[in-house]
Amino acid sequence: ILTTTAPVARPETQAFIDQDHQLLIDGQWVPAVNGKKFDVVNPADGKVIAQVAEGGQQDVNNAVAAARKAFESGPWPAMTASERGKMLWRLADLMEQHIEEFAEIESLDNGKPKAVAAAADVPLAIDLFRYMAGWATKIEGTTIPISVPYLDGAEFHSYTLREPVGVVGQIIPWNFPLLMAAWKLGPALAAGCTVVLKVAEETPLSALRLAHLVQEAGFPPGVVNVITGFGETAGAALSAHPDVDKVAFTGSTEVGKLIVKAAGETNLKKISLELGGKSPNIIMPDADIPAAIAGAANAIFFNHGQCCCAGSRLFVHRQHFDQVVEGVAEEAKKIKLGPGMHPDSNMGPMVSQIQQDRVCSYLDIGAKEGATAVCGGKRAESEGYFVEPTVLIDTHPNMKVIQEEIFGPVVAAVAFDDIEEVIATANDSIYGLAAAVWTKDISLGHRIAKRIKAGTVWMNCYNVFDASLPFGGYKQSGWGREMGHEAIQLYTQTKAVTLQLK
Ligand code: TXE
Repeated sequence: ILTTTAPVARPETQAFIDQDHQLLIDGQWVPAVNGKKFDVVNPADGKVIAQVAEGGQQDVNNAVAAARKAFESGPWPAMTASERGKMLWRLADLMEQHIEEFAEIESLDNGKPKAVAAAADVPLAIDLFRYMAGWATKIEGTTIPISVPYLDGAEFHSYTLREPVGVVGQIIPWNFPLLMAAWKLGPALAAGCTVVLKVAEETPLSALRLAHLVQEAGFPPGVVNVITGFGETAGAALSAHPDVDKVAFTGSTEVGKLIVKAAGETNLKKISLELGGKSPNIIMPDADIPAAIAGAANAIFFNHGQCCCAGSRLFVHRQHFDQVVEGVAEEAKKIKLGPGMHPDSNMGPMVSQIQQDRVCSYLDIGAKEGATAVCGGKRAESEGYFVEPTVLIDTHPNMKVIQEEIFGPVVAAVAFDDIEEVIATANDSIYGLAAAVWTKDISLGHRIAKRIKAGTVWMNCYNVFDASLPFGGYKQSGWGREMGHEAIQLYTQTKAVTLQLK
């Protein structure tokens, strides 16, 4: 772990962090109804950096009422699509003026290196808003020629309207706090919905900063409401609320199931889910091995492995197994662990002590079940929540480290001998979020891509994201696709209108 002291945040970042953080409801910053607050911790040293309001049931009720009012009346539904698009674009422009501030907030709150947040999280969030700004004016229905057999000679004019679903509850996780807020807000606002955003309790700050810019961009009161609070209280209240038309959730598969249950027991609100993964990364015998090694390290170590699409199962053809394992372990050993604010740090801490404990308990279970750590394998000595980047071998398919999402910098490497075998084992998972294949045989790559049960397949690359590419899961990795034009489908519904002409 880097021992030299990390630089402090710039004055404007610190001034924001030091604010009294409240809830944004109906265009006003308000304390939680019960007056409660909770601590925000810097995971690099375990110290409290801020306090935020602890929103609960009553705050959620108020936010939903504000979102309902803003959806049904007032300036928002009367605005043209072009005006909505311009407002989203303005929000992106405002964010662009604060890239470094957002990167510092993200680093202090989540733990990720500031440089990574400034190069990836923040620009991707800005780009997402611009991409969705363009969609606002392109949400169209169709005209449909109909002939009704039992009404001989009658003529009709039928068309569809694509309308916003209404009041949307959005519950997001802590791994990419700003980017997840953007993935959720962008398409919902482009479509004309109103939103109650419940941010993750571990990382509330960047979404609160974003909410200030939402106001500055001119979104009318109640269009975007932001609740900081816990999952079991604020999150559960949102997913069970009878006046929420849709919930969009990113997080664990376990909580995804609770959200579906809550919708089923209340108003059958529409649900989209982006859940866990155990993504296979397959290196074929003819692959460019140095590129595949670098790609495999990036696949698991990017964002400290706290990615739903992390390449956590590495399948390597037996011919290159030792070389690849050694190569990925070398990459792991080169990674400098340190506070995200340290300019030399390549990997920060896990987001919380809970997450550090969770990852380390998987390391212990793996060791007990017979897996060997070629490098890493334990927490790093520090007051922060660091875990050493780890490569596991000697695994077998029934081990927990192969079956379950670890959500940390831990990859399990497995040797394979033939294509049918690796496709079957890659698909042997309850998840289906992402996968990758490394090969120079392009038609083979496409054949494998077709047979992998996952929402994303990368070929000779990993972790390539774009606002225009739909992202989401097969199987228990989720329902629906975020980003791309498919995201607009999540926030709109179709109305068929028929007029009798004759
Ligand atoms: O997730 P939770 P946690 C996975 C990953 C990780 C594990 C646990 O494997 O190790 O989940 O992480 C809100 N009703 N992912 O505990 O609990 C919560 O407040 C409504 C994968 O942090 O799912 C937060 O805002 N909401 C993942 C959000 O759900 C509830 C990203 C996510 O928290 C709730 C994060 C409830 N009953 C974790 N309980 C991904 N797909 O990227 C919690 N929440």
